[in-house]
Amino acid sequence: MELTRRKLLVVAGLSAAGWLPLHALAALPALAKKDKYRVGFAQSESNNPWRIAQTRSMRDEAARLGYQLVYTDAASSAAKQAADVNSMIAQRVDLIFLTPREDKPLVPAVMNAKKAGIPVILLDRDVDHAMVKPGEDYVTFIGSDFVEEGRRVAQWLVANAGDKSTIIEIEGTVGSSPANHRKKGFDEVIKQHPKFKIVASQSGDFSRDKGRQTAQTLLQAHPEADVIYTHADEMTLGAIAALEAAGRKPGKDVLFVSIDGEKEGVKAILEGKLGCSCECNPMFGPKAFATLAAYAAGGSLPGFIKNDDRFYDQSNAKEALAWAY
Ligand code: GYE
Repeated sequence: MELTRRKLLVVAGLSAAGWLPLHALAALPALAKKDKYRVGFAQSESNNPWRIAQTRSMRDEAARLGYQLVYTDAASSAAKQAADVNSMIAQRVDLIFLTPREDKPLVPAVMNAKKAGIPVILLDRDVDHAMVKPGEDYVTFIGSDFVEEGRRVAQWLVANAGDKSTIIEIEGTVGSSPANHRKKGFDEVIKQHPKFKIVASQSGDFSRDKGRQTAQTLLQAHPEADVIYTHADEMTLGAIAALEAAGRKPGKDVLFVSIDGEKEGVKAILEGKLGCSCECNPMFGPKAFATLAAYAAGGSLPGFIKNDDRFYDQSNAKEALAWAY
């Protein structure tokens, strides 16, 4: 009798001891259908145009729908971002949009939300799937295919490098999914072309100034390098400044290839300083909130919802100025 009762309660997602939710055992927390939601958006930082465009897109869409957005900015600290998520849980928001700065330190926060019965949708960066999984611990990951971005840049380089072949790679934030995957895709393609050699690969933390410093150090250590690939336009703009400070010419002495497609990157293409930039689309608002609605409607969602990226070089940079962020 007692066993049957316990079994029934577990099936209903309730614990025998005091009717506590058992979300740790259950699948994803459900999201009730409502006219208006109160939603958390835990942003990782705001120190570049990509983040600013993403936040604007999220705010605009929330405002259009008349939803309340509880916004936090972790100021480049994964520890602060985890604390921000925990405070959203304490405020009992309906759902949390999270852009995990790094792929492991935010895992406990994702689990806390699940235990508290609050669904999480990851935006733009993913977490480590060996620790938590989409469809089980969080609803889904919406973002670009970073491996593909790295591959596209490498393919452009292979086709357009001329006699250049000695590559410095400046990576994004250590332990972030875009840094890991942009490196993977690029390196994979480059390995198939023995003419090319990656002589150094080091993080510039997705920031302009760290990109500049890293480029300065690596250019001194490898004066023979004639290609610089960075994982984001901000770091590329920093690296271009480092090269110019050393009295050399971007686009001539060193060919730059990059990712993000921000407006200043597109301008650098038009000035002949940057060869190409694979866009990484930051306009998440409409897709993020449509995904929330689809989840509340009870539809089953894929674990990865892909954003499409354009690709810019001399052939189309002029038009891109009209919409680049
Ligand atoms: O490319 C970069 C930003 O996580 C995809 O983060 C995002 C990356 C983007 O800081 O510029």
